[in-house]
Amino acid sequence: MKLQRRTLFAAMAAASLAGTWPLSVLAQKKIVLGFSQIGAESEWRTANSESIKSAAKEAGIELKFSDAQQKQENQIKAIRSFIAQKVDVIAFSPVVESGWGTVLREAKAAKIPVILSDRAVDEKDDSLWVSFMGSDFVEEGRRAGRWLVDKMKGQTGTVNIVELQGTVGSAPAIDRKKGFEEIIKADPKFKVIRSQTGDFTRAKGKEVMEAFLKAEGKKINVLYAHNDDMAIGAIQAIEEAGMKPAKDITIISIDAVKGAFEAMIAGKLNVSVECSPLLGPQLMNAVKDLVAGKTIPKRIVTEEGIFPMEVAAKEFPKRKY
Ligand code: GYE
Repeated sequence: MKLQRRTLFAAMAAASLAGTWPLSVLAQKKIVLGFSQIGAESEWRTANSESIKSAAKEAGIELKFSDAQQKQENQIKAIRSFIAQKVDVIAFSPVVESGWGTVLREAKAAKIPVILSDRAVDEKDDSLWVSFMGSDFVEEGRRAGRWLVDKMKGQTGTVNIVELQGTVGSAPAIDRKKGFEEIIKADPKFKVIRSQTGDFTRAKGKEVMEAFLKAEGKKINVLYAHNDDMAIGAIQAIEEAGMKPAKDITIISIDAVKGAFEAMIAGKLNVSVECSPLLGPQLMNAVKDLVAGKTIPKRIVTEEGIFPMEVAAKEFPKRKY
């Protein structure tokens, strides 16, 4: 392999000396992208990492991929190491919204452009990043709320809702809660009786749902989970408590990953609001544009829909994550 590469290089050099190949081709180095990922907390995240890795490969971009295992301090360390290595572009998916000012200023001082991928940061100075690409989480929450309002149209009594929130302080947890509340508050029959974090994982989703069931039992009419994994964990808890998911308790979640489709086809999940993790190709395009000196849009919103259980079997074969 090494020898082959050397031979190729020698041939290119010869061609260049002979004037048939410009020297700039030889001098052109690969674009280097440093990416700090949150972790592997959900099916969504695994699909997102996969999308970024395969898109980088396809685009011929050298990817330095760092997994922070859900810890902000690890992400900050990774970003500092990307700065030290003088990568061309830094991209990251911030686990929480706050606490990024210092490290983002360090990247700016080093003149390395930063792209926020998937989640936003809560910083006033928006010159600290060149673009934010990802979903509109508030809208996802609204879509979940609208589906519920429609489903409960004829219902006159109170609708007791329990909520499994995502990671505390994360953009999707804050925004999905906000969007959902904005819609359901229009009708006082909707009551959120419990709301707690399940950290976007199946294990935590199950654990917290068990506690909700212990405390509220049959009073619970609806579960709103900020992602599919927590809903899937909660479905287990509901079954273990001798109740029927999607029948005794209406279940709404977000992401629309394959696991959610399987649950819907099995009749255990009512609806999943789509949130696409396939951000890799658009990220690589943005990186290339930046390196080529082009300006890229400050905000790139992912387009997405909503899938109720009635359409799950038909849609399933088309799903890519
Ligand atoms: O919904 C959840 C994941 O930031 C949109 O993070 C992402 C969320 C996604 O762990 O499953």
